[in-house]
Amino acid sequence: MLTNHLSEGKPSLGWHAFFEHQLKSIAADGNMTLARVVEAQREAFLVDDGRSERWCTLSGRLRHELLRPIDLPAVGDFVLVRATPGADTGQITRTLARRGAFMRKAPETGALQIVAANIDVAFVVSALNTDHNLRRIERYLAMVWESGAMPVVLLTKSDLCADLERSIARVEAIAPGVTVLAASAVNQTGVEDVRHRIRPGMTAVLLGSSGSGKSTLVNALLGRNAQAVQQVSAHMDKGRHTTTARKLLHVPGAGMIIDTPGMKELQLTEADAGVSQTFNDIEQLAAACRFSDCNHQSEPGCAIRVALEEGRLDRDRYKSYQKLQRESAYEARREDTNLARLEKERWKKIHTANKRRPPKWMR
Ligand SMILES: Nc1nc2c(ncn2[C@@H]2O[C@H](COP(=O)(O)OP(=O)(O)OP(=O)(O)O)[C@@H](O)[C@H]2O)c(=O)[nH]1
Ligand SMILES: [Mg+2]
Ligand SMILES: [Zn+2]
Repeated sequence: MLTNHLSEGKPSLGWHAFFEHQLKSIAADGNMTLARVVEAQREAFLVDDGRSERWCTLSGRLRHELLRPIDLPAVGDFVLVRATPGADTGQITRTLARRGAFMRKAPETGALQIVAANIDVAFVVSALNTDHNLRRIERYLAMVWESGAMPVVLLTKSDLCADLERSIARVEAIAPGVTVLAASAVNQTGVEDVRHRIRPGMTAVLLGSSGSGKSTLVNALLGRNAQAVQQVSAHMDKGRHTTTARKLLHVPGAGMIIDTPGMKELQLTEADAGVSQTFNDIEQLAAACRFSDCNHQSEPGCAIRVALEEGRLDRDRYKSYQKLQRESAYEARREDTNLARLEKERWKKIHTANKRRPPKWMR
């Protein structure tokens, strides 16, 4: 029997028709409960089934079937859980297919990891004092578009900004069609604008550099100190992240939010489509080039070159577009080789297992 309290759960946990459809093809063996992953550690996962939370491990079978790190349950995933009788623990037996996800490359291994799954809105957080880097915002936006979530740029520490209007305008210029908000935890301004963007049942994520004020904002939204924030003295210590775990939290009067550790170096993954959307203006210009395969170098009738010369297209923005395009082409090739390698390893494993000699007593 398959139990589902997620849709009746209050506050709602973001259950969606997309997941309901998947249930048709799932034969529940034994008693299973649907739940959402609230926190993911290396081996243990905190899940919420709409009534209670419990820590789970992976079932032996699921562990066996896992091929890649991205198949591991991640915060925001919907999973099937087999509760341990008489205890408040359980085992995850299956992860439902995701509506979308944020991925990054693990700094240590280079393997793809899921940062957060099934996200509706992603706040690209950038502090208005030191951290204000337009190129980085572009990179984050490309990543958000690719994840299937709706991006919002959130400029924090507005109390430290002398010319707020100008800063907002600069960001708006590089983020066509994206809402740009400003907030200050010191003045308590802009927090309600953020809350308003996270409708009940929706799941939001905060992305941005370490120290940009993500956890401070989460605390302002929650009205309590749920997340540890950096000490002011730690400000200069760029290498350390205050937030280490990713956790799904309920925002009063709104949906859910996931605070993440700042990503020091944004590692793009499959950002192809995302790059196009972020640089929609450039792609539109390119569509007006005389040749459809124009390299925008010396070809006659190149609309990009004309726009650059006439100052209608910012040179830095065009450079960053080219750079992202090169990177995402490189990523696409890399991922192909990675998959091929994993598949090879898997077969090698199966092969070795078959070759293993039977135990002595059988021979
Ligand atoms: N002046 C000012 N300082 C702020 C504001 N919001 C956050 N800060 C300060 O910025 C520092 C970093 O804030 P955090 O919320 O810990 O940053 P974070 O993005 O969560 O950092 P990581 O968890 O390391 O990724 C802290 O010292 C905060 O007090 C703000 O609106 N104005
Ligand atoms: Mg933090
Ligand atoms: Zn051209």
